[in-house]
Amino acid sequence: MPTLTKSNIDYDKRNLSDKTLLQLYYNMLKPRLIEEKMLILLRQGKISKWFSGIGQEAISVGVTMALKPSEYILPMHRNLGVFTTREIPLHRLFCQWQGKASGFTKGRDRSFHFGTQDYNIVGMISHLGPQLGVADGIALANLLKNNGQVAAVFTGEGGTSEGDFHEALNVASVWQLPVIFCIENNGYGLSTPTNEQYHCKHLADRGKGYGMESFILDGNNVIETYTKVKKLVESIRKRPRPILIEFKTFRRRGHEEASGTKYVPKELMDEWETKDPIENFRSYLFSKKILSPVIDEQYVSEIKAEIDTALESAYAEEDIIPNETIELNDVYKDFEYQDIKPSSKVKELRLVDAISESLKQSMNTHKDLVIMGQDVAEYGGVFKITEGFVEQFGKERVRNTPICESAIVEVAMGLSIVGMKAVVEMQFSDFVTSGFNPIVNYLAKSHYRWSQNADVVVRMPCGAGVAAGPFHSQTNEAWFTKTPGLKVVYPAFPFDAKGLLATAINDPNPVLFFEHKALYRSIRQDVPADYYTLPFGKASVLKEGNSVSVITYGAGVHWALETLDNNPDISADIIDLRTLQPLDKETIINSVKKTGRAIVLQEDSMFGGIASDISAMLVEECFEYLDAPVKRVASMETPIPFAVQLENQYLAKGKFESTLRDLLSF
Ligand SMILES: Cc1ncc(C[n+]2csc(CCOP(=O)(O)OP(=O)(O)O)c2C)c(N)n1
Repeated sequence: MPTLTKSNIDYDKRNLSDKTLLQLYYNMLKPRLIEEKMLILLRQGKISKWFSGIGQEAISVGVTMALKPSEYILPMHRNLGVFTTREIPLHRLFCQWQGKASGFTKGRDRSFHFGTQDYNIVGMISHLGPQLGVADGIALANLLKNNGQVAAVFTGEGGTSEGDFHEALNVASVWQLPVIFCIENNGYGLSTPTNEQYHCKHLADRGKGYGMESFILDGNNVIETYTKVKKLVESIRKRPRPILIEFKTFRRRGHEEASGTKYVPKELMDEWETKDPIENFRSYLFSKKILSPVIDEQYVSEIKAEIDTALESAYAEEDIIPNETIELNDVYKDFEYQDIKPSSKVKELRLVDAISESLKQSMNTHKDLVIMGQDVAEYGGVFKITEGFVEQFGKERVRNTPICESAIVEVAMGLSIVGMKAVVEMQFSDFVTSGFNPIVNYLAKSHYRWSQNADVVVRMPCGAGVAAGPFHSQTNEAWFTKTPGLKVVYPAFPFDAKGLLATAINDPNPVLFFEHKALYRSIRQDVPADYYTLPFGKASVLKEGNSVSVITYGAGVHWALETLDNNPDISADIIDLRTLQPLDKETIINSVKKTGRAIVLQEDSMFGGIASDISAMLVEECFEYLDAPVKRVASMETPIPFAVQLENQYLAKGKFESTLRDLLSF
């Protein structure tokens, strides 16, 4: 690196000690030297991809040094300095990038896509924005624990255009969460310049719109970055609130190395080169006689030796030997189901009451459980399931949310990272689309990626039969049953709902809990009064017969029961699946082996639904036992219509009896 004769950045060291100044310098030098080495390895074809943070080191280092090691930090792809400042052993970092076992993801994710509880770092997912809401969740946990800790989260200016950014800032402000949002405005998001990314003067100006203090800092000036952030963090620790900081900086290399920088005007590149955060700081430290060329040389050779040793050991580590069992075992966190038996004391409850009671009992069982959702507090939720909860558990644990499904799912993830539990109520399961990304990409994949479970239950009031039209009637379990990492529960009775919800909350994995709205107030049952659990992956056989197996769940269970009550000549097994993921394959297969005929009934439209998978499984597993083709009955391949006549035509219910008769006469 060239040594500048004079610094182009005005530094004001205030009362910082020489030791701190040298630490700031050393901590910037390390990621720079690692990067320079990586660029060589890239050219030699020894690594596949590299996202460079050259020129942006002052931000990573300044922010990380301003925090306590115990405080969570959520970096992006250009924040190598966060990882090195937290003193992650280079061997582990290099193994991570090479997909080796000593990395942080056992070869399952690349580059900076990992977190580590050992260093209180929560890495990004590719989608950029979701971690902003996760930082809110971590900050909420800190607030609820009253531990005086702050969380810091990074985004590029490109990421600020995502809905996640806006949702996260709004929630942080409404809840006054102790979190620092750090925007690294480096001029380009891939090839997109800032004037095609946003239309305000400064991104910091957005703070005002969210009712949040905001600041603009020179992201290349490490003293300014460190001292200002430190001051803000100290203030937030005493008076929790969110703060937005826009760091002005520049991306000096391509988005990733292969994509180049052709679209960046040369003058801009030259201008920012003169503002290099390390060269300028070195020159300043030389001029103040805080650093000497000899010590500087020592630093460089010490770091280079560390890099070389770690690289050697990373290359020497053997490649991962794939093992299917190991991979499959890590999709979910181990959960030892505790069977808590129901008491004999029962009372008649509707489905809606059973869910409410279960939730209430779990709130008593788990003091770290937080419920979040729109209108769930004083109003009690649109279905009144959390009515009276605020009075009993307080507003801290029963939280009304703004309308921002993504952020709330992300907050739930953040709570889980700090060891808490969350139940998120989707007002209607249809609205889960607005929180879909964090569920299928963040919650579902975290344990497999870096052993971080998502202890989250998403409650999903779903289903048709209530003449509510295309956006309040869907039963969208199939969107989730195909995503490894999620569990999907779909009870049809109050007794099952109560026990399964308790288990869902005990289970440390993400669970989608479907509650059929048409059953809420129409289905009653004697339900044990006390807390109890029911196991996942165990279907219930509601009726036993010999000529056909009816396999169904949710409202389909009641349609099947009604149909068979009206047709007493048909001798059928009725299997209520209760949970779809895990699926009780054994009960299904044993029944079909006995009856030789199978009909799978689902409320959702046909294509890509669970009925198709069960049907395929039966063909594979029971072919020689079958006396007829496996039949699927499902709703029409249209959106769900509003008018009751159209809805009735749409629903599978109307086709079930005739299809069953056809199957029996095959
Ligand atoms: C949801 C989503 N859309 C698009 C991309 C592809 N992508 C990855 S990084 C990037 C640019 C990000 O720009 P910015 O947030 O400014 O960060 P920078 O790379 O400049 O540090 C894009 C478009 C993505 N990863 N995720």
